[in-house]
Amino acid sequence: MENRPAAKHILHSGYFHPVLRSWQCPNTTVRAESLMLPLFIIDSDDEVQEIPSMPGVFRFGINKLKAFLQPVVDDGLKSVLLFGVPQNLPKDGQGTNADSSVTPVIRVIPKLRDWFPNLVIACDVCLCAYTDHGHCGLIDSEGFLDNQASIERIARQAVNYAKAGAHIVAPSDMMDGRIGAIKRGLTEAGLGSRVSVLSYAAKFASAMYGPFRDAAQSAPGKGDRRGYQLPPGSAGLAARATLRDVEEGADMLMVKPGLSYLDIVRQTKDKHPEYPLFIYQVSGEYSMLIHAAKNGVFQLQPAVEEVLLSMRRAGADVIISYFTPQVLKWIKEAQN
Ligand code: PB1
Repeated sequence: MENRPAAKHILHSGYFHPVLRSWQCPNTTVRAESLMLPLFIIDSDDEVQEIPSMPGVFRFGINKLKAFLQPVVDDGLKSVLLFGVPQNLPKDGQGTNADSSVTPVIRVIPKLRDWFPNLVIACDVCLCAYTDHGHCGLIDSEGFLDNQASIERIARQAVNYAKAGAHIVAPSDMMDGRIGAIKRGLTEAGLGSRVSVLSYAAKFASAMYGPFRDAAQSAPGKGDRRGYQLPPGSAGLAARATLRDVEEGADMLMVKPGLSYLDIVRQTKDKHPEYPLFIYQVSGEYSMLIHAAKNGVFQLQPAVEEVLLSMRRAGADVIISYFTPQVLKWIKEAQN
């Protein structure tokens, strides 16, 4: 008997059965409530546009959105994250059409509230898709980012989305102090207790945003975003940015991108366990999995499910994912 493993080293007895395995994996289930679907809304109301860099993801004109969303809502969709893609509206230095009355996001919110009364509507708040320079904030006459002017503009954008009926405003711009500016703006508008602020608190200057910039036509005209998105190597700045946003009144937090930043997810959840934590499975992560499966590297469903499970295991409560419609179907199939 001397070469047999000690009783405490016999682990198979703890997970030989599927039910035992489920007990060994707490807080990793992906439910409909765990998912948020990003949506691209264009200003050609009757068009649906494929996005070559993101197979299976489309840009929708307002008149085509309900037909797409209805079956996804029937499958259990609980929340969406809106990105406006103004292809016909002019872009300028102030991002005027970020929140003008004719911009897609402002026009679609009341319709979504009417079509799907129980659907939670979050709006990405940023200027990059609306400025002629393509940066997420405002640029001064010398070509530098004007942080103060940027947060004032972004706060106005957020308040206008809130006034249009958004439940959540989610500033992805990464300007310093924008959370406090948005919270003050919402409070002054009488919406401080009725609209939630989801901060892209730990958002990194990642190589994984390419397909999105193609989809949203929002790449910076000159330079890059490394001056205001976090350096991928800095867990310290992620901790400081998240603490700052908590102190400025964020209701919920986010880490972005996802898979390469699970350590930051764990760090953030451990430091702020009382806040709902979102993780954004960004466009490059989506396209990587799609193309790998298309090229026979692995089956798509088990690979996607394993990635989403790892995000939940790392501490994410909600996953922003372009796979949401497919995952909702997989969840329903598993229940039947
Ligand atoms: O899916 C993605 O790649 C999301 C990209 C993300 C959207 N919030 C931003 C990344 C970027 O282009 O820098 C857009 C910034 N406002």
